[in-house]
Amino acid sequence: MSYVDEVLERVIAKNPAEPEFHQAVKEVLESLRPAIEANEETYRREALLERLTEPDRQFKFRVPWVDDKGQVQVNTGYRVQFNNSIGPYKGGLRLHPSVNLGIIKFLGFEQIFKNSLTGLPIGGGKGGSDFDPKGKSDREVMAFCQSFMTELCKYIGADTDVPAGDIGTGAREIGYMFGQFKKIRGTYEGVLTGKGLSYGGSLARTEATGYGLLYLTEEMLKCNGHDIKGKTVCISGSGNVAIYAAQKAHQLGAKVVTVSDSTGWVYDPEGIDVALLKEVKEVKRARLTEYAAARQSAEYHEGRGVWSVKCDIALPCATQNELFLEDAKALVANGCIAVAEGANMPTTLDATEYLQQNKVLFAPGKAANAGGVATSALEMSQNSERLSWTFEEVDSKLQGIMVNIFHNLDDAAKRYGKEGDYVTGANIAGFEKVAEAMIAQGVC
Ligand code: NDP
Ligand code: 2IT
Repeated sequence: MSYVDEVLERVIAKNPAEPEFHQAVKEVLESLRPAIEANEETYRREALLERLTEPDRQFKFRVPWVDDKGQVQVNTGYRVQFNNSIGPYKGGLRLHPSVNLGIIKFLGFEQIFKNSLTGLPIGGGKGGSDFDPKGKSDREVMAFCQSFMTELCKYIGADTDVPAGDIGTGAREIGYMFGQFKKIRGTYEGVLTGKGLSYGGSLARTEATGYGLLYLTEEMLKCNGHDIKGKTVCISGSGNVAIYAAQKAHQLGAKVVTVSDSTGWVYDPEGIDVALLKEVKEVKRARLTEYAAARQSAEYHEGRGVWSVKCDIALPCATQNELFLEDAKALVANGCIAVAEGANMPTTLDATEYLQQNKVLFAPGKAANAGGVATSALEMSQNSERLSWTFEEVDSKLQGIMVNIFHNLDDAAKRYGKEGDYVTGANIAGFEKVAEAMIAQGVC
């Protein structure tokens, strides 16, 4: 049996009931085959893949807090420190009722390669909780965040592990967590990114994932003879990534006609009104029905359906496994030329294969959404030098990083005779640096 197959089998046997983790490992290892086979003897002797697929350590802890009625609630907190061979663990905190260890492990595993692709010195980690911030008062969210950080603060630090936002964790949650870290540990350090601008946050971090997604998409299109200007774009999700992806798409001359949330989706043929979307989602924290009610050109539909709308470019920006084979078929039938993942692993493996077989340009999340964590690393740099850079400075660095990522994965794909296969390119380019660092640092 090949080394890759052996390790895949071992990962599935050792980590039962973690389907998302299996899916992420399978996607990465399958596409690493050519790079692994070229060095099989060394990698086997080093047990490189066994080490890479086993987190350095994982924490699971109780998070008790008191709700507004005086009732004690109990959630489960997680932090998985996956791999720090190229820098301190870095990755977001997801707050969503679906969170479990397997989901955090898939995200942490992906983060290793994504962070490597940024070219910046950051390792891979992820955390979160099954707490649902939706419908909670600010005081309840604060109570949860303080309790969560009371435990988490034992394991993190500016040079050790630096968490950030993800689904359900935005500026409000990061603020409460930062306050509690400071109170317990007594140090003022860049232990979290995505902080508010008044206490060490970076300009352009809020926009970075969505903007970065569009910078990479624009470059991918350009290198394949297309212009983003005038293209119709379907976006799923309506959170941080989706909002700023829509904003940048419009700035680049494309038209975004859909957004969605977990209950339904909006079709707005006139183009999504980003200011209204921000008001509904960022200020009121309301449902998309409010967007549709305030905008005459918009239709609201219950359930799923974004990928049935005719578009040139599809940007899944909500969550994992939200673009299935039947959606890929609909996109191809409607003439879609590019899919770039704003979310982590939004496209199922069979849908990805179908899109690639049908010559749709496909940018995987670990490359396409790396602008968020890259800008987090820029926030860490600013915190270390106790300075803050202008919006333009950060944004232009972000743009350079995304263009560079695209060329690195394009080159890696070509080197292995897989021209245009950006999934393989991203995995190999991300893997090479981590593998080299792991081997150089000996058995640890
Ligand atoms: P937000 O919480 O800001 O927004 C998430 C959006 O996705 C909401 O519209 C939400 O709808 C929808 N959504 C979440 N879960 C589901 C679900 N199970 N089914 C359907 N819709 C769902 O999160 P972000 O925008 O920050 O994150 C979106 C994706 O991007 C995630 O995959 C995240 O890991 C990834 N990402 C985020 C980065 C960042 O910097 N924030 C960086 C890189 C990747 P509703 O409000 O109804 O729940
Ligand atoms: O998935 C991701 O890359 C993020 N949620 C951002 C992580 C970070 O540390 O900024």
